[in-house]
Amino acid sequence: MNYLIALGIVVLLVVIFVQIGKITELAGKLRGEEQAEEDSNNWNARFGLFFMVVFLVGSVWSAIYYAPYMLGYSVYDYASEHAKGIQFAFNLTLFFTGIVFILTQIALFWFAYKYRAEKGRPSVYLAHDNRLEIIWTAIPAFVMSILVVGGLKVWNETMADVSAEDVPMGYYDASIENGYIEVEATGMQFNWLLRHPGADGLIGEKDYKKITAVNPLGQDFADPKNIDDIHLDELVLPKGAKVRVRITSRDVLHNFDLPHFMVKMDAVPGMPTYFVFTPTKTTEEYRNDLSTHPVWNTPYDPEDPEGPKRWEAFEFELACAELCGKGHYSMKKIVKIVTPEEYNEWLAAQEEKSFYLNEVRGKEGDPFLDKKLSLEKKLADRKAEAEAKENAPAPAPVEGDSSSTEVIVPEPDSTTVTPN
Ligand SMILES: [Cu+2]
Repeated sequence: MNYLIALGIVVLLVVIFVQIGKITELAGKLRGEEQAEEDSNNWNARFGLFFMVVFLVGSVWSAIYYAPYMLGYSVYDYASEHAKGIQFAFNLTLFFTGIVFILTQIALFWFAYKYRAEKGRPSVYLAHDNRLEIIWTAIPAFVMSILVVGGLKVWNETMADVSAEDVPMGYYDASIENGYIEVEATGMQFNWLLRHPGADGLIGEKDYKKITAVNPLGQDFADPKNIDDIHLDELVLPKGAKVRVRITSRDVLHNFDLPHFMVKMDAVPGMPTYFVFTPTKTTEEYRNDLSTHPVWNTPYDPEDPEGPKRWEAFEFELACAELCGKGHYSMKKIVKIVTPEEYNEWLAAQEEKSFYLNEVRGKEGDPFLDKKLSLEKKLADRKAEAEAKENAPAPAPVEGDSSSTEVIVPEPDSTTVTPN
């Protein structure tokens, strides 16, 4: 039935167009062909100008309207250090191409209007003009040089790796000037396997040949660096720390994408890639920024107007930005940026979740079966201390109590007091 109706509509449209054509032809004969053509030219030229104005005003209006939803142009901003450089390079390109865009659009429609066909006006025959050639070669060459040189500088800064003198950290210690935290992200169909190096800050060796159902990354457990490595459900990182992500893939191409941090890198099977970045805002701070804008104060779920606001429900996210298969869309993980203190507390609570301790320790194939491990001792001491505290006749809670001596809590440096 629907097909019949559609067919009927098409037939009727064809009839209408044929009739319009006949009428135009008749009108042309009545008024004379030339007059009709001139009318049509005038009408088209004026409509072109009108279209140009609507189009340019619409472009500007839509940019202003969507600014609060676009990263980097309003309250919805980037949250990493290197993003500033990329954003500047991008805006510089947008500035120059924007000028060219507006000028060429105006010239295009203005010329179509001004030089439309008119009786008795021949067109100018211009074969060559040296001055014009020089102008439209020199200006783009100059502008492109600025963009390319500036872009290369930003590229080199963004893609810089950590150096051999830099110190890998597990817990965040602000006193280590060239410290960095390295985490690993392995893409697979369809998930991100995230690995934290544990307290030692060192990611253990792995080999794809060792991948089994119980060892999804193929970790080599004979490597002591693997003992404290932790598998994560969400990425937790401290604000202000240099973070290096080691990016790999287990099967096909994936892409490690942290849109709010301008971090985006292919995950290639057999070829580790990396990205180094420094988060500049905690999730909490970012939410507070968003809360100042009206569009982020609307309900997160339109069906539930009493529920959390959009800014309250905001989370940074890790996505896969490579179309990697059927379940591509489900490769989403939450990224939490916290204060260094919160991060160190979080890591202390994660230590007992070491993948090796939970999945390999004491089982067949455990390379350290008859050995004592410092991590086990550390966790046992911590537990004993907590139990002793619980059994003791409740002493007054001491503020800033450091029951686990392993935790490095960065202390504010008195020499770097920022003036208000
Ligand atoms: Cu993917």
